[in-house]
Amino acid sequence: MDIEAVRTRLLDFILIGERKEAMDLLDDWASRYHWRATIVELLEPVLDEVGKRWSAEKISLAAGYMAGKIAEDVLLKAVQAEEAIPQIKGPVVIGNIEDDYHSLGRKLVTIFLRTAGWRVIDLGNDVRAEEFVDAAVANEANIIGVSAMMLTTAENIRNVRQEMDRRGLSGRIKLAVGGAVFKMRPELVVEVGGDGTVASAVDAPRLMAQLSGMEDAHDLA
Ligand code: B12
Repeated sequence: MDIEAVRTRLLDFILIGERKEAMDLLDDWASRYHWRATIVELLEPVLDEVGKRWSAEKISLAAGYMAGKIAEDVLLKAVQAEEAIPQIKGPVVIGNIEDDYHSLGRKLVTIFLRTAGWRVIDLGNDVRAEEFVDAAVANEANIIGVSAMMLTTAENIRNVRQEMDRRGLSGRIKLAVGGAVFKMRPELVVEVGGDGTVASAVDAPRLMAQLSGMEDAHDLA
């Protein structure tokens, strides 16, 4: 079966709520092509499609919820499979900004960074500006990564930049931002005070390498 057909099957399973069948399909793909490829080639495009249909109000809340649950199952398995990788780069402090609970994108970014050898301090959902900056200072992190899915919550990222400025840290710490809203409105990156973004978790290691001024950032991703 070609990958397009597998994606269609996965999407169908998600839409009719067949969680076990969806997981079996993903498990089978991962056993042949590894979890990383399974996330990039299967899960992400299907989540994207679910997101589009949700936005167009073509699917139910239940189907959206099911997509989230399946994605979390997959991420857990991927983390378990990858735990042996030494975390020698970073650290990066990451979290969803205050009032934002869209955790899936952040979790994907965390996994891709960890599998590329970055130490990630994940602060979770609904993180206030001061908490981001406190954690970066306490862990001597040079990068803060903030995820926001909504226009309203993206606006809260301005507080992170202000807090960094207030403490005189903007020269030392870079601010990476990301999430669905930045894909829809790329100009927001600069407006909220971000230093850079990428549209997919797969490119997050390259972004972090660039922001931390590592030589030859392309090879590091
Ligand atoms: C799933 C979902 C939910 C789930 C979240 C489940 C979870 N555990 O994450 C639930 C049901 C909880 C939810 C709730 C809400 N949601 Co919602 N949700 C979505 C949906 C359908 C998909 C988001 C998603 O998970 N995408 C899949 C992931 C993998 O993609 P991603 O998030 O873009 O992340 C990738 C990149 O952006 C990037 N990235 C992400 N973060 C970062 C960070 C950094 C530093 C970097 C470098 C990169 C990066 O890498 C990721 C992986 O490749 C979107 C629609 C859409 N088209 O996006 C709406 C959407 C984001 N939600 C929306 C809304 C309005 C809400 C609610 C207010 C609904 C309500 N009335 O209650 C609440 C608000 C909750 C809150 N306060 O946060 C709106 C936002 C509108 C706007 N533009 O402001 C959207 C766009 C839907 C819509 N069109 O109405 N939601």
